[in-house]
Amino acid sequence: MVRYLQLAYIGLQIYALEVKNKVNLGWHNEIKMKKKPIYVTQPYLPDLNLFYPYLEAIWKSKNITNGGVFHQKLEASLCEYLGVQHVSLFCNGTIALMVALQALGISGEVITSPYSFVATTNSLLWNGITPVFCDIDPISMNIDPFKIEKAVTNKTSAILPVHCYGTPCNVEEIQKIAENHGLKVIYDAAHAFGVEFKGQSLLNYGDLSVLSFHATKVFNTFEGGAIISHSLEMKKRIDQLKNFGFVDELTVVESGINGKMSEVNAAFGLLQLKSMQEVASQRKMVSDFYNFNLEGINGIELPAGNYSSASNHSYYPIIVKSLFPVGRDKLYELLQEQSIFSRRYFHPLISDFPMYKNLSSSTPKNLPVAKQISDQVLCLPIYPGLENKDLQRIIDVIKKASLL
Ligand code: T4K
Repeated sequence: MVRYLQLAYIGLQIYALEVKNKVNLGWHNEIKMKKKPIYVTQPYLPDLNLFYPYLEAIWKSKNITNGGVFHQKLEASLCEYLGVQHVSLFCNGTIALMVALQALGISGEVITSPYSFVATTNSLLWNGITPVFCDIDPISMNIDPFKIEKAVTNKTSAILPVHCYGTPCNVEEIQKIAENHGLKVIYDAAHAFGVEFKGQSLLNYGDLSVLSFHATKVFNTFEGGAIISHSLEMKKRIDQLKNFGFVDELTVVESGINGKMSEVNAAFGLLQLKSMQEVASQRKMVSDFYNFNLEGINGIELPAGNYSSASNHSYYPIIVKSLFPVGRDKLYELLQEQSIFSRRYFHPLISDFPMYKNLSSSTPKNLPVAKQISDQVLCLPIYPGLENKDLQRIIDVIKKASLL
């Protein structure tokens, strides 16, 4: 009898776990997967066997975090790979953004783009800074530099532009405005790993640039991020801020945070870096496939960044114009019915979220371009290893929809 009850209890636990897993799968689970799912992205993962030696070294040293050997090596390797002076690794891009603002002593108001991932602006709120939204340029989908000056007040201390989808902002114009008004510039470069501009790293522009190494990014360390700085003094300040504000074993000089990257993440980054040429060329192949097959479909616009030779092909946004027989959301659903999970990056606009919608700069009148693009954009799947037959499935849905 006891044995019977034990078995029944185990059976109940297994059932509960299955229910929990189903709930955790979230909205993907609501759609009956008829075909192999194709997600907007998949992380690049090298052969697992290649990662074991790194793990063995970590186990042997017992040094698993706090700026160990792999952490130091990854910072040095990224400086070389990216062509930048100083890299400070972080546990993720959001904390890196928050620390970048602290490192430059930013306060008051910061001018930024509403067309981004919510982390961009959340980093301002967490620092007690008021975001001031500025409309975007319809071609680059980045902050429109010619609208920035109108947003400057005596409280403005910085500009926080985003290199959206890895497409460079108008960095030269932004620099001029910043100099004219004595403002700092922090680039949210979460999407811009490896992007060059005028023969050098895009990350060399502005006072600081912030990268994300999240699983969904071109270069990933599972979770991770970095701040790119241009002087040793600034790097030291950033490193101090990400380590609670410690300067030595007993001395804390400011209220820092814990933003450190672990040795496992850093080791994975080092391994990952070896494959970046391959990753870049596979991403470009996917992008070329789309360019070739979607060009000329009435009502589908391919943004200029999709063609740019400097692009890192981190995203593949299309604009579903009103000319297209179905709207963006309907196309999103038609793809989903075929187990193709495109994403509406970035819809809604950040300025539409409850924390921001009451700001005077959030009024739709102020952001007409961002609003229109946000209502029409759809990011198609792009990642290394996405096969031509899967890409063809995506093209087929779009072409079929174009005939509805
Ligand atoms: N600034 C900008 C401009 C950003 O775009 C981001 C992050 C940040 C700052 C902040 O950086 P971090 O603090 O994240 O380092 C994703 C990412 O979570 C986020 O990192 C990213 N931007 C944003 C644009 O996209 P979700 O909620 O759309 O991701 P999720 O989990 O739905 O993943 C998308 C698809 O990727 C999944 O359908 C399947 C695939 N996937 C995802 C994960 C996490 C995998 O195959 N494996 C995975 O492990 O936000």
